[in-house]
Formats: sequence, C-alpha cells, structure tokens
Amino acid sequence: MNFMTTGMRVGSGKSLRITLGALAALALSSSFMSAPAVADGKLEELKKQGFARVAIANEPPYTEVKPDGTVSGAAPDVAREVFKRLGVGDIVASISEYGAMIPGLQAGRFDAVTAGLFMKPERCKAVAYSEPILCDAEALLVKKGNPMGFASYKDIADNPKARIGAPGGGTEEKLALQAGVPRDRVIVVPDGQSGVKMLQDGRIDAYSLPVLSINDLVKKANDPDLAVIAPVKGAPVYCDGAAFRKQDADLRDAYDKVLAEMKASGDFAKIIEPYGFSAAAAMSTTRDKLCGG
Ligand code: 6CS
Repeated sequence: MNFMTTGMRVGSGKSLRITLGALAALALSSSFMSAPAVADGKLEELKKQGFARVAIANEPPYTEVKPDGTVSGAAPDVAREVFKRLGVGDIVASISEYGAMIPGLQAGRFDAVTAGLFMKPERCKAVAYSEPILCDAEALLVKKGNPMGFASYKDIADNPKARIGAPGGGTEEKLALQAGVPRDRVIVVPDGQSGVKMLQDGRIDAYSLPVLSINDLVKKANDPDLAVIAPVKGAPVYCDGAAFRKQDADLRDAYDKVLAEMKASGDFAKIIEPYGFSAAAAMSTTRDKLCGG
C-alpha cells in the first residue's frame, strides 16, 4: 500500500457509539444491475499502470494514513480489494480536501475518489458513483453539557454568537449554510485534530463530521470536556460510493459488479463492519435513490 503524503499521529480515550444497524431500518429496495462486460479503456490502463490513484481525506474510520504512511480505513480497504479482484494490483492514495476531490478527479489527478464522499444529487451530476458503500449520520462535537443547546444546524444558525467548524467543500459545511448559518460563522477546518483543538480553544462552538468520524476523534482526544450530539436533528443519513469520471463509466460498472459479488458473499461486511459501518445500511439503498433518481 503506497502513500504519496504522510498522515497525522493520533492518541486514545472514551467514546459514544451510534450503531449503524439502526440505519439499516431505512428499508429501501435494492437492485443490482449486472454490469456489461468492460470494454478496453480505463480498466486496461490501470491494469498496465499496476495501481489506481485514489483521493482520500485522512478522516478515520473512513480513510486513515498511519504514521508509517500506510493507508487504511474502510473506503481504501474496500477499494484495494475491488481493484485487486479487477486485476489492478494496488492503490496509491493522496490526501485531498473534500471540495477538491471532484475537480481533481475530473482533471485526471486521481483515477477514483474512495474517501467517504457522500452521494448527493449535485455530486452525482459531476461524477459516476458506484453503488453505496459507507453510510453514516451527521454529528456535532460540542463542549460537555452542550452549553449552547445545539440539536440541529438551524439551532446554530439561530444563535448569532455560534460558530461551526466543518471540512471545506464538505457536506456539513453545506448543511450549515443551507440551514442559514452565515458564511462568516461557518469555519473551514482542515482536519479532525484541528477541529478538536479549535473547539477546545473556544474558536468554534461546534465541530461537525459524520458520527463515526466524530466518535473516532472523541476516543483519541481523551478529553472529558467534550460531548457528541448525534444524529444531528433534521440531517439526512448519507452514503458514499467510489467516484469515477463520467467518461469512465465502464470502469465504474466493472467496480460495481465486483462490489455486488462482495456484498452477496459477505466479504464486503467483513471489511467495513470492523470499522463500525453497517453493510446492511449500504445494501438497503441504491445509487439511484441517493442521487435523487
Ligand atoms: O462527503 C462529504 O462531504 C463528507 N464525508 C465525510 C466522510 N466526511 C466529511 C465530509 O464533509
């Protein structure tokens, strides 16, 4: 497993857990179309290249760069296995801000985004997503006792003193802005450790990421003065998929075929569930539904 940029060191501590099995109650019908045989093209190019260049964010448990530079996390682990079964020997990861992933993919800097990039209609217009892989609700990291009484992004909008931190170009930034939080009270945070520090130092009043990411940070921060509000009231449950360029839909279809086989055999669950994700949640919905089809 190769990595092009080094990652962050992390510690240990206590955490709250939201079982994503509850998400599996989102009973949506799922259907898998058998993908057509893959024409020569991107997949053949990647086989010759020997690896696929993937964008990640370094946000455990979705994606993680270990201190020695190895890449893990649920999204790259699924991608490595699917690409291996497609005859592409390895993945080479680069850390990117969420908002830069799709432009980087479209510019040819990455062959795929395997980072927990949630499927939303506007993103589905720009890339070719695989079927769903990692599903999660949203969370707020706040000071113990939730002193400003946040339950939703609107609560943050309604309090003129409240500042929220979120990843640049990320879903939580968008949700905060859509809820009416003014731009100058939505603070772009580059990574999880910075978000925790900014909250501890009082530079923000809430830090928002998906539940499993916030749980991971709380565990590692080992700070009894932090609390987790999850799920954020009124925020949807999202699922990601691997994202490909629109013109690489043949590669996407081949990826989907292997992904469906792994879902059916239980191999998919074996990879993602140790990280806290629910295979049932991913298998309870489809790309079409998540893209607003
Ligand atoms: O897709 C997104 O925008 C969000 N996904 C994850 C896994 N973390 C934060 C980000 O905003």
